[in-house]
Amino acid sequence: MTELAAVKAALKTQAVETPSWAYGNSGTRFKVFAQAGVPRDPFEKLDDAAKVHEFTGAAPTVALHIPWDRVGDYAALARHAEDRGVRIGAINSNTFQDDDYRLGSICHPDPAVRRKAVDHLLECVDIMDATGSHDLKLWFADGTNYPGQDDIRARQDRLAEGLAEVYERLGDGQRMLLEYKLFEPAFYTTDVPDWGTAYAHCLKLGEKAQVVVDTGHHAPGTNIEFIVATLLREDRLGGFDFNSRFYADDDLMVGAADPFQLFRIMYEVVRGGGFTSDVAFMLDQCHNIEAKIPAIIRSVMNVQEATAKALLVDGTALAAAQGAGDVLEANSVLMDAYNTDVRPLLREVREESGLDPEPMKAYRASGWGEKVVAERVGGEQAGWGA
Ligand code: AOS
Ligand code: ZN
Ligand code: ZN
Repeated sequence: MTELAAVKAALKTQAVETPSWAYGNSGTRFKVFAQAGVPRDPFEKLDDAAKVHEFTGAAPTVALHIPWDRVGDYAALARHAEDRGVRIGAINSNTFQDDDYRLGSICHPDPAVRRKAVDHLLECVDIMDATGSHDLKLWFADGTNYPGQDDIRARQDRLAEGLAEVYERLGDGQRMLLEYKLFEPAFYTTDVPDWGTAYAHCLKLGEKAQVVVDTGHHAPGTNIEFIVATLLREDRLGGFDFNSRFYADDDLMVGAADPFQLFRIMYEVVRGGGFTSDVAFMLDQCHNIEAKIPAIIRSVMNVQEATAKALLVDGTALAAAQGAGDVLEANSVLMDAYNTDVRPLLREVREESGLDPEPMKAYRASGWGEKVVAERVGGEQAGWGA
C-alpha cells in the first residue's frame, strides 16, 4: 500500500464523537442566546447528530449527558440512534447542578451527599448497560473556594472511595474515563485539577480507568501534546474532550483557536499508536452564538485536517533527523506536514467514501436547518443542556 493510500485508509476509519449537549441551547452565566430549531428532546438531538455523520462520514457516535438526556427507555433511545445511522457513545455524569452539591459531590464532607453522587454514577452505568455504551465519562466540579474550607487530603480519600465503588460496578468492556480541569466552578482547589491527579487515581483503580484530556482544561501555555504522549506511553489515555480556547474553558470549535496545537496533539496520537487504539475522540463544545450543526461539522473537519497532516509526517526522515541531532531538519520535517494543504486529500477521501467532498456545503444545501426551524417550535429554552 502506498503511503498516501495508507493515509487515506486511516482517515476513512476516523471517528469523532459528538456531544448531545452541543446541539441544544447553551451559553455562559451571562446569557443563553436561544436558537430557533434546536432539539426539544434527546431523540431530536440524535436526529441532528445523525446529520453530522451523514455529511462527514466521521461522527458515528453521540455522547449523552445524564440528566440532560434522561428518557424513560434508553434502549429505545439507542434504537432511535441506530435507525438514523449513529450509536450512543459515552455516558456523561452530572454531579454539578444539584443544590446538594454546593460543597462538592463525591468529595463532599457529608457522607449522605457523597452517597447521592455515587448513586448517580451507578445509575449512569445502568444506562450504559441499556444503551450498549462502553465509556462512563466522569468530570467533577468538586473543589473549594477558600483556603481552609475543607481538607485537601480528605477530599482525595473521599474521591478514591467513591470512584472505587463505581469502578467495581463496571461490566465487561466498560471503562471509566476520568476528566481533569484546572479550575471552574471551584476557584481555589479542584479535586481533579490536572492529569497527574487523574492518572494517580486511575492507577489505583485499575486498567479500566483511563484519563480524559479536555483541551480547554489546562493553564495557559501548557504543553498538552506532552501530556498526550505520556498518557499514551502509559496506556492511560482514554480519550479527548476536544474544543478550542483563547483564555479558559471556552468550549469553542476545536482547531479554531490553535490549529497548530491540534496538529501537534494528533501527531503524538499517531506517533503513540492512539489512532488505532480505543482512544475516544470526543468533542465537548458549546455553540453559544453560531449555528450548532454546521459548527459541529466544521469541528469534525478540523479534527480530520489535523489528523491528515499528522499522518503525513515522514516518520523515517524525522527519526533520522532526530537521531542525528539535526534540529532544523527535524523541525522542518514536522512543519512540512503541518504546512501541507490536506483539503484536496480529504475531498478525495470523502468522494471515495461516497460522500459529498464538501460536507458544509452539502449540509447547507440539504435544507435540514430550515426544516427543523419550521418544525421544532418551542426548542429548549433552558440553559446549557438543563
Ligand atoms: C466541564 O467543563 C467538562 O468539560 C465536562 O466534560 C463537560 O463539559 C461535561 O461533561 C458536560 O456534561
Ligand atoms: Zn470536557
Ligand atoms: Zn470543560
